[in-house]
Amino acid sequence: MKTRIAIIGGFLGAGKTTLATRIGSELKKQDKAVAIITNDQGEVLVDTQFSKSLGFDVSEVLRGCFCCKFPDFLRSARTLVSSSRPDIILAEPVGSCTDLLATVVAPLKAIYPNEFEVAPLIIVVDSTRLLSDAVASETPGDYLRKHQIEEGEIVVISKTDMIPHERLEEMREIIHRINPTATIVPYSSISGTGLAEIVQSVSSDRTSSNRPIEIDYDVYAAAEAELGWYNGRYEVVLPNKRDTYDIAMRILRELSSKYETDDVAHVKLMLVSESNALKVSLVCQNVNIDGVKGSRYGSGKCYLTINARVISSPDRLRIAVREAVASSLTHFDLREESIEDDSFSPSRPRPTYKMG
Ligand SMILES: Nc1nc2c(ncn2[C@@H]2O[C@H](COP(=O)(O)OP(=O)(O)OP(=O)(O)O)[C@@H](O)[C@H]2O)c(=O)[nH]1
Ligand SMILES: [Mg+2]
Repeated sequence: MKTRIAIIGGFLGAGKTTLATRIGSELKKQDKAVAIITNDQGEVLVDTQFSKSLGFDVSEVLRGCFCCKFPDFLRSARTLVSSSRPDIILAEPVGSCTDLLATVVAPLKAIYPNEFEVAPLIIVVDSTRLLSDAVASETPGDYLRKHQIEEGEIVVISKTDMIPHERLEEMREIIHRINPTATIVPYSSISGTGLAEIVQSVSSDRTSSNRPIEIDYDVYAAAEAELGWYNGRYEVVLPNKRDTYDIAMRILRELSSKYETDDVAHVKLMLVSESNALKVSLVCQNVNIDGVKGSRYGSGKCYLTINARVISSPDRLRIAVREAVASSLTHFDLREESIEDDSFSPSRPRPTYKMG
């Protein structure tokens, strides 16, 4: 029997992981088995920890996007098929990745038609970020985000709970102008608006049918190269019950104070102590707490995983994150026991396959 794969793309911080885990939970209620593939240019992923903590079988594709690591993507999908026999695999590519129809969907359809069935490509667009003039101005970053919308077969407008109704209508029009054939679904993870429609299309038997959209790899590579990438893991000991919300929020606030608001694509932090776990996210200036386990108070050995994607040089970003963590911990009379981290800029995308 074929396994259905639904790819959920879209820019950094748009809400892909939140959506994937919500879709997964709904499908589980319908007695469907669901697994998730996460993806990053580096290692040590908040998204993997978060999805696992919600009970999903998760496999990672590391050190490159699905398109450049297609054999790893295939291996991950096959590993999940043998470990948990999923009816549906939800696959989240790196947020700075596009051209997925040509590099992931088309090869799956052409080479593995008896093993996998590919759902229409979902692209999540953050309603609090897309601006009409930004898309028209065509900086490399705008070009990338516009291409993502162009190739979406289902374009999900996320975070509609954060914008007024008129803004949503404006967004719909902009997206329709960019991609007249896409199914556009307004969605909110808070109110649940749109989720049923998205779940329905993920679990239907409709398959991806769009042809790839042309792309200039020089501009795409320039957009990715603007971003600094930081993944780090800190070990801290909490000698008694501590308010871990306060600690996590202070780190994000300190870090955000070092950058212009619009330069912060997404900073996510997962804190796991012996007694609680939480995830916090910073997208531009919007901070969100996604509680996971237990109360806000944590104790004992504690791990902080930080994934930051910011328009910055990688060196400056590493220094900024380390300083934000160190000064926040000092504020709470704590210190890191160990740090493992890495910072870099994504290298030029070189897809394994690129099919027309
Ligand atoms: N208010 C609101 N917040 C949302 C919604 N969807 C996602 N978020 C929040 O936006 C933040 C980023 O969401 P993620 O799901 O981590 O975004 P992502 O696209 O997976 O990000 P990357 O993996 O870094 O590319 C989180 O704090 C979410 O809780 C929504 O519909 N409404
Ligand atoms: Mg994610």
